[in-house]
Amino acid sequence: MVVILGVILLASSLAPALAQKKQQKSPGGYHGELDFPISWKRYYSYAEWTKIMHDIQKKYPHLSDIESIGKSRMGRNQFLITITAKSTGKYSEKPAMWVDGAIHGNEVNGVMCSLYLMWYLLTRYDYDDYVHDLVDNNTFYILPGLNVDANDSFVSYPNTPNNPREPYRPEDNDGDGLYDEDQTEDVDGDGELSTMYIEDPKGDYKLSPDKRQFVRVEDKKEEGRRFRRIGDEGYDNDGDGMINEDDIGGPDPNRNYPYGWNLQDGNPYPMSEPETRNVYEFQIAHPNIYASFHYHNTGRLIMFQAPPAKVSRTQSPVMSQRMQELNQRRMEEMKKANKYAQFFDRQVEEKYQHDMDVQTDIVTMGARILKNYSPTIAGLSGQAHAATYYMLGVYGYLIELWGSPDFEADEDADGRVSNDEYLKWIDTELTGEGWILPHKVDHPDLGEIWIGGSPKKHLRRTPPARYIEMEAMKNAQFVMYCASQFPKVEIDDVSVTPVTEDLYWIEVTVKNDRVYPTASDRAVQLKKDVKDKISVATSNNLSVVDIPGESTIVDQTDKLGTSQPVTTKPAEFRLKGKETKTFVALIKMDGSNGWVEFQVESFHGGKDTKRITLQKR
Ligand SMILES: [Ca+2]
Ligand SMILES: [Ca+2]
Ligand SMILES: [Ca+2]
Ligand SMILES: [Ca+2]
Ligand SMILES: [Zn+2]
Repeated sequence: MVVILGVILLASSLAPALAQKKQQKSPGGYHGELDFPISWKRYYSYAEWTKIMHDIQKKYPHLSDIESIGKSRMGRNQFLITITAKSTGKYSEKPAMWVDGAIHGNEVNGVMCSLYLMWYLLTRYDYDDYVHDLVDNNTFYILPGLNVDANDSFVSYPNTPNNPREPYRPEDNDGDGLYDEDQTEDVDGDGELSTMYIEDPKGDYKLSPDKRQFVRVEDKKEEGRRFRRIGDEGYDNDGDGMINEDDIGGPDPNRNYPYGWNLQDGNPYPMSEPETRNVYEFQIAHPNIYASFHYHNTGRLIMFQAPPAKVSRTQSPVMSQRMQELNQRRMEEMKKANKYAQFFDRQVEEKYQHDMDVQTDIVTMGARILKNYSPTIAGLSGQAHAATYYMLGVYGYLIELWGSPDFEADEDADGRVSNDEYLKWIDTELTGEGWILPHKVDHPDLGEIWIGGSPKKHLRRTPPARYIEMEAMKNAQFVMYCASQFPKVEIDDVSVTPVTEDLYWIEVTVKNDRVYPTASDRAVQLKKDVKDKISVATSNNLSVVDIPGESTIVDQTDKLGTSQPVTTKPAEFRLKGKETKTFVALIKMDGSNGWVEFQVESFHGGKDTKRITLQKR
């Protein structure tokens, strides 16, 4: 009896465990993140984050692969993780999202956001229906750190928030024949790179009343100690009398792409840097890439690539004033229904209007998801997103991460964070740890100097560690939202209208419920789009009748009933976002019944088939 009871108990306690599904419908449920814990409370060096990538890939080999797309100037591999469910098809056969982080070496929160997206997609796949669908149906190409050499130095060594930024092409900034011979150093050894000042009766600076900052002297008659600003911490390494005059770093990598390139910013020539060239060559070789995200800082901006502005005749000042007022009123009206509503007054040609509308829809949702980020139209000038949109027809986005902590520092709610509010935020939320107080230091070249009066490295451009996850999570959500709106072609209604005893009109509706079209307007203009196709097949006793002409009216009373014919040759088309199209086939039947099957195929929008049976009345 006891034994039997034991068996029953064992069975009943095992059964739910075996039957348990990982999918969780509840936001309070477990969603898998701790299957592979990563701490989002710190930044990682290149060795650390590439190890995280490789380790997570080993745990999820059915969902991911890692490759190096090439090497940086210093010989580091640029590791890319590709994510999709291998069980549902190949990487190259699904519409893809490209994500890269930190093309500017110092913008390492872009590395963290990219890693976070990777982690979220992989760990939640088994637990979260939304993520499961995204990973089944799409490919994500994620390159966490684009400018790997500078990314690593920025994290591993004391630096200002702004440096190192460019790829490590040697440049002789002071023209002395030596390359990168005088770089910054952490003079006081506190692990931060602050600003040096020296006491000088003729100096323009004084200490603020609270002795936390060096501030400019406004009233020249005011008495007191004066300081001269030297610059970033460092020594005169080559004894030429100047300090930090030849730091590391070459051209701006985000001015190095071919579209809108100019010599001054993007020298010496487009794609001169291995780090950017490797990326662009990968993108060209992967035409399934549908949209691209590029993480930068700072300023909480969703910069999107808009189509070219229409060249219009210049308006009179009165007219343009009126237009501005009209737009302002439209905007206010829209904001009443949705405070995240966006309106851009860029006028584009008809052939680009859909791209403009699509981008406006997408960034409106971006403003909703990212909360305190502002959508704005991005520039060209050799930037990565300009190349993806204008040269590849791929929808491009540049995200300026982080920025002023106005979400909690702006006490007087005037929309900006003043100096006082900023320091108060450092004292309150960061309990003081974000600031370097001015202090005396002995300098080998300068004698007694002062260092300090500045924020620490991770504050203004990259969030303090405690805010990394907050930023990364909402940014991952926006990327996933965009992927969820990649086109999807589906066969909707099929209706049969008998004409004679053995002839039937079959009308079929094809739809794309998503925001994005099956090909961008730009891809169409570049002739890079692959047309969507619909074909019809039948059982042996049925045949498709060829209909001449471009379109055929099935029902004379229905003005909208003008449909494109599908004949023995497939019909070609393109579906815009949220668009439905109808097609018609004329079918001849021998015998009493048979079947007709429609198949739609779209390069970015997938496939769908529908079969119906025809029965003679
Ligand atoms: Ca030099
Ligand atoms: Ca240099
Ligand atoms: Ca220092
Ligand atoms: Ca020097
Ligand atoms: Zn940047």
